[in-house]
Amino acid sequence: MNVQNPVAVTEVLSRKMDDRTCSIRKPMILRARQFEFMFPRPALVMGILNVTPDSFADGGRYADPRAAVDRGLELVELGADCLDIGGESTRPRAVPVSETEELHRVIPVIEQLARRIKVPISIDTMKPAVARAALQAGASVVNDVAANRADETMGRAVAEAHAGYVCMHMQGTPATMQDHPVYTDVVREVREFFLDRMRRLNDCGVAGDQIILDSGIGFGKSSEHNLQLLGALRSFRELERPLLVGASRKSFIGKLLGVELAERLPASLACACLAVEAGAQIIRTHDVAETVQAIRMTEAILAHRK
Ligand code: 7PJ
Repeated sequence: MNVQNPVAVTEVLSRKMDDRTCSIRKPMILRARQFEFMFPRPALVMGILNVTPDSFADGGRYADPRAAVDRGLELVELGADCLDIGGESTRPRAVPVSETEELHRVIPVIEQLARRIKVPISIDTMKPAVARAALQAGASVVNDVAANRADETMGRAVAEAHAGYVCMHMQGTPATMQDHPVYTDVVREVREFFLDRMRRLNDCGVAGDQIILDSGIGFGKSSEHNLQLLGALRSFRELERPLLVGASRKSFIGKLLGVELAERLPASLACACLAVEAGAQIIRTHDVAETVQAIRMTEAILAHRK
């Protein structure tokens, strides 16, 4: 021990305490209609299925319902623990889609997949009416990237169906969110958002064990904000809810490393592995097989950490 420098010793000791407390994972349960997941358990991989003509990572490939269903089946084969189906692109400056169009895109795909797969389906939507219809069609989770809304209709739809709910942080709306994101302390503000939303959701009848928290990488955040949130992920464990991380192929990777969309898999995997190490329980990805392999390896090593 370095007795000449007591400050350094205190720092080292408190860091050790941190590591120790973090490796004790509190049991948690996630309920989403007929599904129940007990944590700690291997992280869940959420496969992305965009039924849109304009999504930034795979726009147009699965716009046809038959192609979308086939892709959904393939993602499950590849190891997806759940599917996230979206009919409206939320990329920066995306053009909003009408409710009718969004329903037309996603409902037939959800109906068919719900009959054919055993893993939960999540509906990626900002519209309460689409969420309701998707739950009726067989979805079990609502992935709400607009959890910053003021009204309670989404919360009530989730409560009535006993669905899971991804509460994602976004500053602004997809149309404007990347114009000039500003925070005093992004990590503190996202934590306060989570606490406020969990209270409001409870008021709508959504139980704590239905809720998943997601800091919303890329949603009204600069590259620096995204890095701060990924770096502080561990601190969100104290909220005692499963944490979802969606960094797959996102543009901050391109900005940081100067790599095109098709070349972002290694960096996406780095985000996924470090997120799992920091305590994330759900990883949202376009590249299911690669992500499953990377995080299973990460978990095998973590299980041997002394
Ligand atoms: C996210 C999402 C995310 C959650 C998208 C893309 C952009 N939902 N939907 N978290 N990203 N919960 O796929 O790159 O990070 S759309």
